[in-house]
Amino acid sequence: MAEKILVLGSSGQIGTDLVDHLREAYGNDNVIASDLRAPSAERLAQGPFEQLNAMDAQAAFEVIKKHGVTQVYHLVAMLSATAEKMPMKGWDLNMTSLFNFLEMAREKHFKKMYWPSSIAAFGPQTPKENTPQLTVMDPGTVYGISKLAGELWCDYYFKKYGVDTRGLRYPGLISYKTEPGGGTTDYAVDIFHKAVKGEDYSCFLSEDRRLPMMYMPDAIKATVGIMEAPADQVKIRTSYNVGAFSFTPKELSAIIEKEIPGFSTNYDALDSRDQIAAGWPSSIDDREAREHWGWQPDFDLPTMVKDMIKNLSK
Ligand code: AKB
Repeated sequence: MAEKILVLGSSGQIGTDLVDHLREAYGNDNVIASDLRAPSAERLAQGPFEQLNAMDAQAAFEVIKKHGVTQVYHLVAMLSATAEKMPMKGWDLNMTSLFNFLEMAREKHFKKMYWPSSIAAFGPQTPKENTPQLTVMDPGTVYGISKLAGELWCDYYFKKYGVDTRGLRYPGLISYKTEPGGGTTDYAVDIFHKAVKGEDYSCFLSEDRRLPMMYMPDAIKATVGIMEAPADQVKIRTSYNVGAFSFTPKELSAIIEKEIPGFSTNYDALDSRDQIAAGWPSSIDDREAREHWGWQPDFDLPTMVKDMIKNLSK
């Protein structure tokens, strides 16, 4: 039987690239894009789309049944900076939407579910350098608490009910197709938009705030990689560490300046996001993902910067 794949949050930063990738691999008609927001005309013409509030269990159930969905990529979330402004709403969205789909998977309405975690699930007491898979986790944000709780619930549904849950702890993600919204790592995308317009950038993180990051093609590779891995290779059902490279705003700015001479960054716009970032790892040890199901990134920092500038300049 052909797989029928539902992507929740299909208009978001990850969803946009993921739907394109999955449609190429599985065929347009086998990938159902879904978002709270109305789709672009281009997206609508490309394949099936369902406008859906992932908090609405009944509406979600109807979409699963209507399309005979076999796999779900659940990418609906309120990110770190926005959830700090509306903690209860952030918690509610992140957890209720997760439970709606975990419950449908428990009742065997579909087979396999992807749910992303994040480096935000770590906290100030976590070892910062080469943060291991299994370590202290004391998240200090609502988003991070929801990610850690969600990881544990995914593991619980796997162990208790046999639901095939799979997940990754994303670092900051950098992409040119869609801008992120409401995250702490968003600066690493904003900076490119300013640079290609010939403008300087005012950064909201301090110049030495080092964070793990990944280019979107690698994030898609990891996401689809874990979903397509044979079940016995997925030995961790909370969520896997995945890394690519790390940098500070100052280092990123210097590399961009090599490509776009005259570009510069100031640090006049520091805000509370700098404190959020201070509680996160600066680099990630992802050996389990590499050993268990063969994860390996393709892009390093210089190749990512060149590719971002090339695509945004088009
Ligand atoms: C955020 O900054 O909130 C996200 C994340 C690291 O999960 N990009």
